[in-house]
Amino acid sequence: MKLSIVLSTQPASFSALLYQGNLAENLQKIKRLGFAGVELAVRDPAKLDLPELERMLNLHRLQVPAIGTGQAYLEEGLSFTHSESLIRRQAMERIISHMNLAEKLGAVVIVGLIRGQKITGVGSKQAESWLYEALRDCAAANKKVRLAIEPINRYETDLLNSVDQSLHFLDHLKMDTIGLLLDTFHMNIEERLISDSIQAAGKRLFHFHVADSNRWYPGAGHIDFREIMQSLSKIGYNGFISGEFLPRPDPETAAVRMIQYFNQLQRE
Ligand code: LER
Ligand code: MN
Repeated sequence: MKLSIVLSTQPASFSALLYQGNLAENLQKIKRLGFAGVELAVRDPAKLDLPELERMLNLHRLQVPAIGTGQAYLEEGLSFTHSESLIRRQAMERIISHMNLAEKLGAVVIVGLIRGQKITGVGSKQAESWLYEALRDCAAANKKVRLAIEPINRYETDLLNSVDQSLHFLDHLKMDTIGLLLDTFHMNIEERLISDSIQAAGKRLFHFHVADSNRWYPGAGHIDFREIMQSLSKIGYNGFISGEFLPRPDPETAAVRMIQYFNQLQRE
């Protein structure tokens, strides 16, 4: 089992992350704690010093399983379903630049909040078809990089909340390079049985986020991670288990507890 943790490459308003800003210091801390990978939340790849980032990743021998893109929505309002075509086009261009970065780092690109919402004055059919077109165009623009759609709970978006809805959407898209990112925090709100949903995703599962029911580190709430790990192993998932949770009681303690908890589960 390979563990990673989310690190924002720039200061961020999104709360469920332990590390942000000071890249050099945070990468060193993440490596020292024992993570094999670091998931990078990148608002705009154009603002990154890529050679320096690659140098630091090599230095610490850290893999990058995924690139998060939600800050382009949260901080800049870019989305695939915005009522203005200019913003939709900018969202697509941004995701394509995330894909070009991901290609260099061997990562998947996450499509989370950047998909947008239905409630922007457009009908749900229109929002779904804009999302459909944007994903097909992004996938066609870079066939080497995989996109992972994340079902997100109803309190954050009204577009693709459950695994079932998202699988249905994938069936419609019919693109091998587009799959799912499942997040235990969202699944705990939306799924009937988390294990059944993991089974249903099967080979279409590209990446996995962990947080407990309260969005604290795994082990701090009431989600059954033992069962979840068994389900992941049943479907042959061999990607990263990536921690995306609140920095409580503090980032260091939360990160250490995640590592200890999964090591303990593995020993059992
Ligand atoms: C991002 O991975 C996520 O899980 C969402 O809650 C972003 O708000
Ligand atoms: Mn997530």
